[in-house]
Amino acid sequence: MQQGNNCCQEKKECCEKAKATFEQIDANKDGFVSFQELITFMEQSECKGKDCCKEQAKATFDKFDADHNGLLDFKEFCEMMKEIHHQKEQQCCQEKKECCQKK
Ligand SMILES: [Ca+2]
Ligand SMILES: [Ca+2]
Repeated sequence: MQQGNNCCQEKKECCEKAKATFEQIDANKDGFVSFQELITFMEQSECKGKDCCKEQAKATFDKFDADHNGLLDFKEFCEMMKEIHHQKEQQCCQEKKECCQKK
């Protein structure tokens, strides 16, 4: 494995997590995540056979496929991970806020 990849070096921690996930999703190990690989991974984890989840995944995939080659390279994948984590954090904050307001 080559070290010193310049992709998101400033966010090393995020990058390391993303790399592990990336390698997990990249089933044929060609260094790119195809939409099919992403869907296969999502079906195994979060959304088992949910159609709405597939649509959402497609929209997300298209959004982050910056060069529109139908594949996510690691840099594109990192951006996607960042956004997903950001959304989850916001959701969590929102829930906490609502919870506090009830008291
Ligand atoms: Ca692949
Ligand atoms: Ca791409």
